[in-house]
Amino acid sequence: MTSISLTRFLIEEQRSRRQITPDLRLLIEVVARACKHISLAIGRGALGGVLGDAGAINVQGEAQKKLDVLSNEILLEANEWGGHLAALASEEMDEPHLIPHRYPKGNYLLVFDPLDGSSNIDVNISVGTIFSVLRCPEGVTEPVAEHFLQPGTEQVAAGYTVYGPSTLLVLTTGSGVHQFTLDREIGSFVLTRRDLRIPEDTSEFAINMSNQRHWEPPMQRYIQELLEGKAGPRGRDFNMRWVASMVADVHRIMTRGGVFFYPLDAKTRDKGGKLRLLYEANPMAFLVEQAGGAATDGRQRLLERRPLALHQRVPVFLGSRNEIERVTRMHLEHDAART
Ligand code: P6P
Repeated sequence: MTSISLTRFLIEEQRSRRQITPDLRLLIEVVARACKHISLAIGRGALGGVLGDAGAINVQGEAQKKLDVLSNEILLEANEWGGHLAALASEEMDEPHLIPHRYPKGNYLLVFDPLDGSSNIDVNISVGTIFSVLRCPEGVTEPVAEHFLQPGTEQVAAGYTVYGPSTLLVLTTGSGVHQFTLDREIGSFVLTRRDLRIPEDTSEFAINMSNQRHWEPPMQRYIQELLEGKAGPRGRDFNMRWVASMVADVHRIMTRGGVFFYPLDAKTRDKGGKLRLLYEANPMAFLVEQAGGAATDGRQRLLERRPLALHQRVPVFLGSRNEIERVTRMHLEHDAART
């Protein structure tokens, strides 16, 4: 069977749907090439001298790993000169990074988490890169943070790479979700699955159970019903997984279904949640919806949340549609009973 490279896939999409402009195609290919470099750096592990802490704290107040800093630099350098971007924003940078004046500017904004789950790096567990593409508002030549504050429905593309046993790129430009596997011998991403679909029902959930005592009552009740299994109101047993790398947990759901939760809890309430809206929740919500799943913050569709700040955090509920609708309904009924 003829293998279809990412480049050929994007050219054929551009020809057939016209939703992909030449600049967007270039942007996706540049990000994919940068992720190949990140994959190589990660794959060298201790041999590359890139494990461990970088010795700095990022805007999130988290200790930066050397690979967090390296991955961020790789994505910045890869995207500066192509003329497809107006600015970039990243989990690792307080403010957006403008395209230097010596390079031409484009019409897109790229926002990314260069290395999600990096606390797993030193224990050799899968990590990933998450990215989201927005349009730069008309007439804006020097974008600032507020120009990135667009609801997730405005995304023109989103994707993640998961650096696992194989390196995969999972991508949507608004017409389904497609998976590419890095062929290390030729150095290209090759199409390995078209139109990923998330089953509407599931018996597998992902959540950090150690936070249970901090959850809101509807979350406590929903998870308790899953744990009661056959003997409980759900009438069937459930299984649990928690990798603590969002990309790895979400990729499992994209592949075989399931639900992922990082709910509001007493520990993260004052920050609004744990996961970041612009470069974790929104790109994953776009991908999940494009694959037939659902994504909310427990009360409303995540893609409709209007961002208030570049590094804003939100609760995340995503995956198999019927379960997400059920747990969201339980939160809304809880709120209604309190008013
Ligand atoms: P916890 C990784 O730090 C991350 O941002 C996500 O990738 C992951 O799902 C979550 O945090 C893990 O959080 O509280 O289980 O360590």
